[in-house]
Amino acid sequence: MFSDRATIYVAAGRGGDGAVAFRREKFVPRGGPSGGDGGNGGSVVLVADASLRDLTAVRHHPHLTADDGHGGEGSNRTGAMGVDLVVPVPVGTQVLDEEETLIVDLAKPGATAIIAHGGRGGSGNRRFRTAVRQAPRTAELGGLGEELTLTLQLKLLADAALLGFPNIGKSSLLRRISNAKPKVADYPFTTIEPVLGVVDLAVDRQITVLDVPGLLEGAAEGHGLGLDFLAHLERARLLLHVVDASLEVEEAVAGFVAIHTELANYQEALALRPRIIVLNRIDLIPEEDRAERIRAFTDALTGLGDVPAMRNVLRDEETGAFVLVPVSCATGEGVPELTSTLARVVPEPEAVPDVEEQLAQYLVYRPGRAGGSQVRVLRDETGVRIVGTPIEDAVQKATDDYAQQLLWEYIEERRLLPLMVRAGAKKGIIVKIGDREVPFRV
Ligand SMILES: Nc1nc2c(ncn2[C@@H]2O[C@H](COP(=O)(O)OP(=O)(O)OP(=O)(O)O)[C@@H](O)[C@H]2O)c(=O)[nH]1
Ligand SMILES: [Mg+2]
Repeated sequence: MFSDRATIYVAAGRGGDGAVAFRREKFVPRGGPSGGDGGNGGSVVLVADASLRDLTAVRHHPHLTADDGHGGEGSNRTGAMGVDLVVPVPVGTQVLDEEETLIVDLAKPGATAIIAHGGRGGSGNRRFRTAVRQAPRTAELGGLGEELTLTLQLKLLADAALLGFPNIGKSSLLRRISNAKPKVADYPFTTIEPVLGVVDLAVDRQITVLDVPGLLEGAAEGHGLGLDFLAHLERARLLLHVVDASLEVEEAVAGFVAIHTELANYQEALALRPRIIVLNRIDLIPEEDRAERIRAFTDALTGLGDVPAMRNVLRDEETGAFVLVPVSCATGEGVPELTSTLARVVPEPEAVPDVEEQLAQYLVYRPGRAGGSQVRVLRDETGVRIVGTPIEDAVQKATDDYAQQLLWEYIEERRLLPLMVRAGAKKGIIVKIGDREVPFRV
């Protein structure tokens, strides 16, 4: 069974307690306080793992608990840190809090998020020494780790997604163009779980195409498999709307509009996603009638006028006419033309214009504590950028040395180091904060 939702109970580790101890050495009659600090508790961390298909593994083990930090000891020894619990989840996993607010989106392989922070270790008594209190018996208890109930949901990422009535040939098409082998059979709802296929467009260019169950008129009212699976289409950049070319033109066009209406009822933005119309089953039309039939389809769709359903359908750049792609999954005719159309239409990854969006592809998230700021560690070509920190202004104004010091204190305090290392930070890399650039020294 394909699991695309799971509730998890996460508990980060408690920080270790600070120690109360005094130096006891020969010839040092009243040794000062020497209680070490407790180690920080372990955090619960999610990592997007490309080898996982769904959320079944976390569904079976929904209680995710990280280790506690160890207590400090005498002789100023700091307690060991609790080990982080690192949980692999499929790429495309999103984390929602109890109000269903999206707090983390693990959209790229390797993306990492701390979802529950370990408690800070308590300070040992040596930190409580003052001029008047030379022998403090005070030490701090370790902080509690965060405990949360969260929901994980999987929204598969694909360059293109197939869309159409049940039994129309969507899975057959995915078998034809990709390495995936979804089940094909002559009855509706053969496909009940989403399937991702990889399509080779060129030697060094691959795209992913998603096959989902068929959609029916009235799906919003629960007809067929309903609409839940449409969540997976939300993150496809392009829709391949499959139409049965062997039907009467009016019937097929009415079906096309019905599917569009279901999409629009589900989500306006999804209905307006760029779309390619694929006319399948052309093998069932006698060869001499095909050109005429394709023209009739094109005319009927053009005749719909300026309706939302047609607004983002692929058009010929020069003539402005709709481009319908005729194929037969039975004979393979038209399939090469379809893949070359995909190669032309699906944007190259480099061509994504928005710099923020590009950065987001490398996103490593650290959700803020309740009410706190959202600090994010991003990777770009030349280094690591930290955004959303409250110290940005201070770093901006500080002298070089002081900026470095502020930054390192902050990184330590918020325990950003493991995230930065996962984001690719190595010795010598540049850490950017605002328009300040600081060399990374660890
Ligand atoms: N003649 C002909 N038959 C086709 C073509 N494409 C698919 N079929 C047949 O149509 C039937 C349904 O194909 P599927 O690929 O399972 O259709 P689907 O849209 O994935 O169906 P669901 O998963 O149930 O929504 C199968 O019997 C296929 O062999 C085609 O181009 N020509
Ligand atoms: Mg299918």
